This record gives sequence, C-alpha cells and structure tokens, in this order.
Amino acid sequence: MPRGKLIVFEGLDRSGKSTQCESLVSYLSERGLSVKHRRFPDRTTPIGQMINNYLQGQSEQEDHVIHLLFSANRWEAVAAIEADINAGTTVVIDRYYYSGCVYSAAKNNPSLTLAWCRHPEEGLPRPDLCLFLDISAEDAAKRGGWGEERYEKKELQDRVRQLFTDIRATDDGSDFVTINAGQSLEEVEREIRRHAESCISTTDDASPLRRIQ
Ligand code: Z5A
Ligand code: MG
Repeated sequence: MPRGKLIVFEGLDRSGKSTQCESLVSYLSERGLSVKHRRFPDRTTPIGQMINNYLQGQSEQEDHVIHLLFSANRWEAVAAIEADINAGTTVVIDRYYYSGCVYSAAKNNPSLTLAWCRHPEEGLPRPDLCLFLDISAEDAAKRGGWGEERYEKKELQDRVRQLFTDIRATDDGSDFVTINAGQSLEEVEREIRRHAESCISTTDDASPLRRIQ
C-alpha cells in the first residue's frame, strides 16, 4: 500500500492556517482519500495542558523549558503520525516544528538561538509539503486584532515573520511552498489544493518518510 503524505500548514497568527487546514482535510476526504487532521500544540495531552496554561498566562515557564515542552508535545505524537502514514493515511497538521523554532527564537533570549531551538526537533518526520501562509503582521491584525494569548503582540510577530524567512534559508527547504495569504479565502484555497494534489500524486510512493536532520 502506498504510504500517506505529511502536509503541514505554517504561518503567522491569523494567516488562515486553521481555516485552510480544515478546508483541505474536508476536500481530500470528500475525494475519498484517507486523511487525518492534527494540530500543534495539541492541548489535549498533559504536556499540551501545561502549554495551554502558559499561553493563556495562567502559569510561567522558563524560556528553554516551554520550548522543550512544545517539542515534547510533537514527539509524543510521532508514533501515531507514523502509524497513520504507514497505513496509507495522509496527515495534515496545523503548525509544526517551524513554529516551534521561530516563536522561541523570537524571544531574543541570547541562549535561545534558532540553531539551539532546532536541535530537539531533529529526527521528527519531515513534511512532504509545508504550506507557508505568508501575510504581514499588520494585515493579519486587521482580521480581528490580536487576542489575549502570550505571543499575540506586533513586535514579536514581526520578528517571527523574519525568522520564518531565516529558517527557510538555512533548512532543507525542499518541502516549503509560500502562499500569499492576503488573497481571498477562495484564492488561497485554490492554490493550496493545487499544491496538495501535486504532492499527493507526485511524491514517490516507495520513498520512506524523511527525518528532520
Ligand atoms: N507555538 C509555539 O510557540 N511553539 C510551537 O511549537 C507551536 C506553537 C506549535 C498558539 O498557536 C501559539 O503557540 C502560537 C504559536 C505558538 N502563538 N501565537 N501567537 P495556535 O495555532 O493555537 O494559534 P491559533 O489560536 O490557532 O490562531 P492562529 O494560528 O493565530 O490563527 P490561524 O489559524 O492562522 O487563522 P484562522 O483562525 O484560520 O483565521 C483567523 C481569522 O481570519 C478568521 O476570522 C478567519 O475567518 C479569517 N481569515 C482566514 N483567511 C482569510 C482570508 N484569506 N481573507 C480574510 N479573512 C480570512
Ligand atoms: Mg489556528
């Protein structure tokens, strides 16, 4: 049986990741594909609940500690993700390790460099396709303003956008596709479907899932 694909959505807050992720999952399952939807942070696990409390300002965590909790929250899902993919199910994830690296590095803590932040992610399954929804912090904020969570501030979002560019330049980058997320919902959706269909039909089915190196 051909393996499933790993498709990831990334981008700034309010770039439309959750909206487009849900739309792609419905579209693919309506076409008869076996598909599973995940998101990180996965706030349903005990580690995810610690992350949730931190994001909502109900608890404090040292910068390195919260970084490692976000990473652990991905590692605790790896066996299930791999089992799905090996069973032929395509897994679509709302935020992944790129968010893990850039939001932590954006804190400007001198010992929390992008390189340091990336280390705990090494060995995770590498996406076949990463759909990066690109939008400026100003345009994203017009979609309802920043909420109450910890990172929802313009200065931090500006640094995050720059760091997404930096990580694309230093990372493998072969899975990365940038989509102009400032277009209409329908235009963004059309582009995403085109890339997802091409990924699903052209990735070599015999190729094993790669790892982040
Ligand atoms: N974080 C981290 O630090 N480390 C990690 O390892 C991970 C995450 C995985 C919570 O993430 C925080 O965790 C996040 C990064 C950090 N911090 N911040 N800030 P989250 O994924 O749970 O965040 P969220 O609550 O889902 O929101 P979001 O990601 O900010 O939004 P979104 O999913 O990108 O957007 P949306 O909900 O689909 O759309 C937002 C609004 O815009 C909505 O009203 C839509 O109807 C509208 N929209 C969407 N697309 C369009 C278009 N094309 N035109 C007009 N309006 C649109
Ligand atoms: Mg979201």
